[in-house]
Amino acid sequence: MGIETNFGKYLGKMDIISSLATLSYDKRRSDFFTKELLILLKLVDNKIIDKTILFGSWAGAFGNFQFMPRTIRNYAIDYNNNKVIELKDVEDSFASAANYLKSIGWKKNQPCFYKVELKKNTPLKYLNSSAKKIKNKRNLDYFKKYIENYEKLNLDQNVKVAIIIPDKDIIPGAKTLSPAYIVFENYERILSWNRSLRFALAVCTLKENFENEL
Ligand SMILES: [Ca+2]
Repeated sequence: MGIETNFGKYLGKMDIISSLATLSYDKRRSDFFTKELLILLKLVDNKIIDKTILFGSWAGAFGNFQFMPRTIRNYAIDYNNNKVIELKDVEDSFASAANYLKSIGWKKNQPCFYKVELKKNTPLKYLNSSAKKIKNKRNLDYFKKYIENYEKLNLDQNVKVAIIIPDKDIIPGAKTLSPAYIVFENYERILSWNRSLRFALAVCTLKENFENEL
């Protein structure tokens, strides 16, 4: 919510039915946006969401957590039981985001990522710089020979992890081996929310900080 809308301050002002209709007409991603538009129209038709407040992003995302129509249909819930899903209000939007995270497999009390220092002998084939698909996952135990001060991590060695280097393809002159992070299943769950290596790092960083406040 913090990253998507600055904690609900910037929800977007575009008429999202109009946005989705325009993007459906555009050839580049016509199929995707046409489906999203039809889902949204059905949600309105079935009176699940209120059509008079459908203002959001240029790409059709809506509410505190910027859900696309398909996400609304699949995961949003009417938590306060007033027969309408209100994703600009706290109760329904928080419950819907929690339901989404739970449904896609977020595991409570499991790590999301750790920043690590990689040794110079780390084979480049293990490094992920794209969020499209996280490749070369191994048990943490397998990677320990490439990680400085591995003992200090104090983690379950049998858990599957991957290594990411988020700066490599987007920052001119970025080093290859640093910064580097080992990432866990939870990290990939956040990528399915928004496929960006840095987005997921930011979400998990916020989560760590909030966790210490609760
Ligand atoms: Ca409601």
